[in-house]
Amino acid sequence: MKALIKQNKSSIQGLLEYLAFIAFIYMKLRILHSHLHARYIDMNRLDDLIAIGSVIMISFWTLWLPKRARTISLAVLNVLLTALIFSDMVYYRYFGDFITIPVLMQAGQVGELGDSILSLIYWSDLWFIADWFLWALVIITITFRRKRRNQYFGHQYNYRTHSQLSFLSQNNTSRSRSFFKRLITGIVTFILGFVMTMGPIKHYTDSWAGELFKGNWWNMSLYNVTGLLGFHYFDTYRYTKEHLLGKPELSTEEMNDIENWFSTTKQNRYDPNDTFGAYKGSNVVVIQAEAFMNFMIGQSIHGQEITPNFNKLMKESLYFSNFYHQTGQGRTSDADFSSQTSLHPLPTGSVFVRYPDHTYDALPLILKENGYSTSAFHAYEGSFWNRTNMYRELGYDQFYSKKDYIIDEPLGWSLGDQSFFRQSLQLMSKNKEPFYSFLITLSSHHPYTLPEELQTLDTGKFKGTMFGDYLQSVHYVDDALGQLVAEMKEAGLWDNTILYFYGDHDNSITGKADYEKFLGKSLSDLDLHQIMNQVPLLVHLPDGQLTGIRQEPAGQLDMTPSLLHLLGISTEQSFMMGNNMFSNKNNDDNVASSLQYLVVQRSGAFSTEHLYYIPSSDNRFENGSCYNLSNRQLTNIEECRIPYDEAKKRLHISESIITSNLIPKLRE
Ligand code: GP9
Ligand code: MN
Repeated sequence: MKALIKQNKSSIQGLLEYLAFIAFIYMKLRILHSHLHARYIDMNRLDDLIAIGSVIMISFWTLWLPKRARTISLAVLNVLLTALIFSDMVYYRYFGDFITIPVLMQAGQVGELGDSILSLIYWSDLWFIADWFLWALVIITITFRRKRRNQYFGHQYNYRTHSQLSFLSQNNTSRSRSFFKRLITGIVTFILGFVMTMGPIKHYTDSWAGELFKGNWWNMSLYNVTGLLGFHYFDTYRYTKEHLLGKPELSTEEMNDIENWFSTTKQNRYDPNDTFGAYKGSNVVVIQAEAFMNFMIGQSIHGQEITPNFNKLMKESLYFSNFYHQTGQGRTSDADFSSQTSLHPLPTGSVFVRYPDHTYDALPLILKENGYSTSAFHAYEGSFWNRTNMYRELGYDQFYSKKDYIIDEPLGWSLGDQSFFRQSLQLMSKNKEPFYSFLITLSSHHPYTLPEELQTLDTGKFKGTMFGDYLQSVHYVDDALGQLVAEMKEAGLWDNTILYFYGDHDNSITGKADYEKFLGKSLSDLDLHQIMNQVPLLVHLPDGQLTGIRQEPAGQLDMTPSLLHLLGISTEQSFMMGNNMFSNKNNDDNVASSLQYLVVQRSGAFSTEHLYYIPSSDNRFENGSCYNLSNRQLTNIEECRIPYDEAKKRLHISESIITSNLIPKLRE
């Protein structure tokens, strides 16, 4: 009888322990959820069921274990899941996305983010481990009580020995009964978890989320259906299928479709008009500036211009005022990839890391074939973003990384941009002309803190905030740009070089209030979306010709076809997806007016000359927002239908080209 009571007590304790585990992990999932700011993501009752169900599915097996092993397993699971949820949250704060397996393949970089990571962790995050303190308290109390009881009975009461003895004293029948009970409890719990998780997911996929697992544009929409644990399960499954099981060949029909797309859109890229070859044989210097956004171009704070050198250069250059970055999770490397290869980066991870060995029609390769010497310059570890490998494949003769620079101006992660530009110019001047030089800056990297003596802006009310630091660092980079231009003139390079300067992506400062305060006006959803996705583009031509502001949308994918156009190198046979910014064809009747100047962002948002579309996180076309750019108001969603279908198609084609390495096949 005593044994029976004891057994029941132990089962109740076990049940409470398991329920507490589920409750705590569920709470952590909710905390993470409360930090997400994507539109249309709200956690309804079904999502709660999915969250709880998925915690059960990941832990049901612990119920098969004997008491002690179960307690230890639940503790280990708690630590692992907490680490996963917490890492996702920190990652989300910076990237607005969750960690995926391809991102983990870049994990070597995480340590190098250093200060950035620290600035993304808050004191309130201690809530994530609050339950650990509670567990510790419970364990201490139990141990303390036990000790007291032992002392009371006046002998050394060894619980473990006692329980072992009592276990041994159980006869075989009761042992197998207890095992059978655990087995059944585990199975029933699994079924419960399975129904709670898969029931609502099936409901979603049968209704609005049918295409989601195929299209997979955005991790946030997957999360919206599967919850966090389900998302990681799907990501692991996707990665295994893609990399370990090999990619299925594309059907003839799919291949024909892709070929067709390239031949019908050829005119967007190749146009032998009067600017074609106008700068044949010029050197080309491309600068990709870290987190350099468009909203502060031409702006001042307390009478001081943020980017005075850029603004001055604008007067003798072409400035694209609606130029978009088209990056995804691969950030800097995606900006690099889309600019150099004129393909969209991938929905997850970085192409540099995932598919560096595939074939691309890359700018350095093409220029090399046309007699250029080609170099990349970035004063950081060559392995970061897998650059060393990728740059070899992209056709650079030389990659000057941190080891090739004298760190005479230590700043942030590495070398200050002023010294970086000066030393890069010295290095490139030794190259045989014509040369192509690709420079990636670094000083304006998150979290944007500069030493006091370099903070030359009076940021007033922004002083001490990350936004204020951001303005300071951009101002510093602008100064570096001014010095570079002066030095290029001194070196006699200014008059025979095309200078192409653009920002890589946004600054990860997402709060609307900072931008409203800085710009002195309230911002609509459309305004904010454009602010976060526009980077400036400046093109200075050797003779200072072709100046002015170009307002039509353009994007990073457009760089390679446009520069090749100016250099008189045909892109007729190339597999690129961007537009040629110097083509007249984009303007004529060959292009359906609804698709004119279509620029597609990696998230599926896009701009045409007249429309702007912001997708919803459930990925359903009808739930997105379609804006008319002439009055900046929402318009009938159907107006965005044609460019939406085209945008979706482009992202899909690009993904197939990259993952299935299609360019060699398309060339056959
Ligand atoms: C580091 C630099 C930064 O080499 O390119 O990369 P990011 O964190 O912006 O992707
Ligand atoms: Mn970057």
